Amino acid sequence: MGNWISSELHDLTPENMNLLLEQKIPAIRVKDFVDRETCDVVASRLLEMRFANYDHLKDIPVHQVGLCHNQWAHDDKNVYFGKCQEAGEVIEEIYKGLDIDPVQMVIQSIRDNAGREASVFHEEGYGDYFAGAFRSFKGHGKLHADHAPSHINAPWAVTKISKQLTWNVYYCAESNSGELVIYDTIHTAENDKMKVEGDYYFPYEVLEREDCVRVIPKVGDLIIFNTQNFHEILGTPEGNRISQTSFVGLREDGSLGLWS
Ligand SMILES: O=C(O)CCC(=O)C(=O)O
Ligand SMILES: [Fe+2]
Repeated sequence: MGNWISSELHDLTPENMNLLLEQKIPAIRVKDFVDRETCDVVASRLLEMRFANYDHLKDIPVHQVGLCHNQWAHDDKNVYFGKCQEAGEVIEEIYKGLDIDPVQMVIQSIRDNAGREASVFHEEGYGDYFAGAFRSFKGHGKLHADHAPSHINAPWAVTKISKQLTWNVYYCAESNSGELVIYDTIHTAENDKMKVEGDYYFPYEVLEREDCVRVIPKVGDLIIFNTQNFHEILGTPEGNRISQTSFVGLREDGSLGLWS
C-alpha cells in the first residue's frame, strides 16, 4: 500500500497543501503562474549567463545562480549571511525592468490560496535567508530527498522544520523531456543509511514501490512538491531546463518559511 490517495497534480488549496505536507498527494501545480512574455525575457537573460557550479555536489549536472544554504551550512553563520545580499542583487538584475518578484508571488499565493502564513526564513541575530535561486539541469539529477534537519548537523532556523517542500517556476523547458519524477517513497532516518557514501543521492533500491508521477515541466508553471519524497530529474545534455526555486519548511507554528 502506497501513501498517495491520488496520482494527479492538484490545485493550490488549503486542503491540498495539508495533503502535500502529509505526503498524501504527489504535487501541486499552478499553470501559467508567470506569463509567457515575462518567461521569454527571463529565459533569454538566463541563457546568456554562465551558471556557477555546485561544487559540493559530485555527479549532479546542476548549476545555479544565487545562493544555496546547504553549501555553507557547516560553516560559521556569518559566511552564509555575508553572501545573501549579493545573491539577492544578482536575482534582481535578472528581473530588472520586469516588475515581477516570483518569490513574493509564491508567498502571496500560499497566503491567499493555501490559507497559510508564509515568509522568507529569518535567523535571529543574522537576518533573512536568501530564497529564489535559479537552477539549471543539463543531465540526470539523481535520486534524492531534501530535508535540512537530516542533512545539516548544526542549529539553524531551517533545521527546526518538521516538513520540507520545494517550489519551482520553470523558465526553460523542453516540450517532451526533462521530467521531474516524484516517487511515493518517503525519506526516513532509517532509509537515509542507504545514501551513497559521501554523496547526496540514493540507489534505486531505496524505493519501496514503483509508484511515481512524471512531471514534464512547462514554461511558466509553478510546481510544489514534498522533497521528503524521493525524486529525480531527467535533464538532458542538449536541453535547457532552468527554474527558479526555493525550499519551503513547515515551522512549529504552522506557517511556511522559504529559503534556497
Ligand atoms: O527541477 C526540478 O524539477 C526539481 C528540482 C529539485 O530537486 C528540488 O526542487 O528539490
Ligand atoms: Fe530536490
